Amino acid sequence: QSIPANLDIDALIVGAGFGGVYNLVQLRKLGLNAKILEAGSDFGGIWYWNCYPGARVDSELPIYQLTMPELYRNWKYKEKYPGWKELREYFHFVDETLDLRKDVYFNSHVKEAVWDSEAGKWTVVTADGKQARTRFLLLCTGIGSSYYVPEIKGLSSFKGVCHHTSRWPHEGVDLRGKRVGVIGTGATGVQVIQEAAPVAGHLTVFQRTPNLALPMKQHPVSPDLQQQMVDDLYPVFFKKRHQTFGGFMYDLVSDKTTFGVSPEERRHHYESIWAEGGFRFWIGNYSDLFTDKAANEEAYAFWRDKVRERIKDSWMKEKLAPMVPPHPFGMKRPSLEQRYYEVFNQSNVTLVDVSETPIEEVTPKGVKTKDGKEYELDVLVLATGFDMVTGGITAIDVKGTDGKPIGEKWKEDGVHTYLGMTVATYPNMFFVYGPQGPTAFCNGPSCLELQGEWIINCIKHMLKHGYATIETDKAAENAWRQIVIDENNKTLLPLAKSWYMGANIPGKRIEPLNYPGGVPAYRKHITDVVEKGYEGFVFKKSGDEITN
Ligand code: NA7
Repeated sequence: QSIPANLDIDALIVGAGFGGVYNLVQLRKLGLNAKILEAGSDFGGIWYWNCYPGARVDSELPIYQLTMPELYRNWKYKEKYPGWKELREYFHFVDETLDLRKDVYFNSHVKEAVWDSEAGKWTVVTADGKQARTRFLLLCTGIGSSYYVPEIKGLSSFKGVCHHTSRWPHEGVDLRGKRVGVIGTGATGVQVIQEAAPVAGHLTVFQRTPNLALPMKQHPVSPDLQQQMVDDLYPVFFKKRHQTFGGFMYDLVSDKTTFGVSPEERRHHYESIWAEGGFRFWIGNYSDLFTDKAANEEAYAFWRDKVRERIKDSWMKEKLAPMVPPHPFGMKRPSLEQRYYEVFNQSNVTLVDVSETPIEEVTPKGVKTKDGKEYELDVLVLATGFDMVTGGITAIDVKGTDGKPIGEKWKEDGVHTYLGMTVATYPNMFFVYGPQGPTAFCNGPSCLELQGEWIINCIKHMLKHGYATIETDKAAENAWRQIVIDENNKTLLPLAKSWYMGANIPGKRIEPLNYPGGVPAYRKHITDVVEKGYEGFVFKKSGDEITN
């Protein structure tokens, strides 16, 4: 269905991923007329776009799902870390169970949203010129909806097949027997490389920074086991998501420090969280890994030795797991891997260190590096990432009470939000899983349900009291930015060139994009604000100013 002329609704959501779906369901429960506008032609958000070989979530089940009982009681995943196909099946199940599709306009790429102060409404415009009016605007655009292609000379001259991973053709690309090149070794690069290596004629990996990847420990999960856990264990796990640093089922160890325990105890802990896999070696480790350089280096040394054991060639060992850490461990996002390091023992795999010999240009035949070498390719994969965290919002010309696009403002003054959910001068606008929330360190559904619930309660509060608009106070917003900066400065995060700090995009301001204090502390902040009568917000009733 396409957007009808004169669409005028209570709430418009941008994005049909986890965040959009959650909020649509809750807004319906409030009796509001809510619709989703989605750029893709199906549900899934990032899982609609990410269909490159090996695309898979790094959060484990059962927490990587929505916690509505009618969903989790009836859905069974097949693998501990589901792949993109299964995740798309999940979204179809969610759609069928909750009858969502009738409230979604697909192929509707939102380009602009302008606040009309007189009407107290947003006018939302799509790329193909369709318009909708709405009282509330919820941006559920996710952290990775604005993909990034570096400016590499000659890129468009390449005669082979070239795709950014986020725009991988849904029908796939046959890599069998091909000469495949992958630029980038982030979470995406690691996944593509693992899939391409066994089938490619030759695989060339262009690495700038080694990924300090952790063992995923993937395995199939039986429907029976899930059924057994549904009644008793799932509710416990779901509760845990708001009690642990990363919204996972395990937590940072904060009652002990790395060097406050004996070397034997430390080793035992490292070994056990390593064996269990996932992000445990990162956000299930001693919490001073985030704050203490020596503690961080101790964890790094363990990681390095474990990884080196798996690599045969000594040059490769040093490139993939250097003796000296390339950055503090975990301060740039570690990925999860299954057989990543073994790939580099294969004779059909070449690793090119582009920090030493940068890519000079892409030629019609392949990739040329500064040392004059040309790597001939049939397929070039750009696993070069996204304008993370902010890019989904700034890609839209959102204009509030002062008419300035949000991207311009953030570029000039730095990212400003209040509680990672609202922005001053943008009334009746909310977002989930975006800047200055716990986003980057948090399991997606954990974080966006927490924020979604807060937003829905806020709208409920407005409906109850007859408030027309909510506006964020500038001073409250400045204070929140300072909290984010201060929390970040307590950690080693500023020492890594990562997307957490906006450092992956040339010219992007270097600043913390996420609240790094963990989910429980964040939750306390946002609930305290409510308990203090929505401190930091101004509600207005048809023109009259009423504070709180
Ligand atoms: P990432 O993690 O931002 O990774 C992008 C990769 O691309 C990274 O290895 C970059 O190297 C590399 N890159 C970027 N530009 C260049 C140029 N010009 N030359 C060579 N290499 C380059 O994106 P992903 O898609 O892997 O993952 C994003 C998030 O999605 C992930 O963290 C999860 O949350 C899910 P660098 O490290 O900057 O040296």
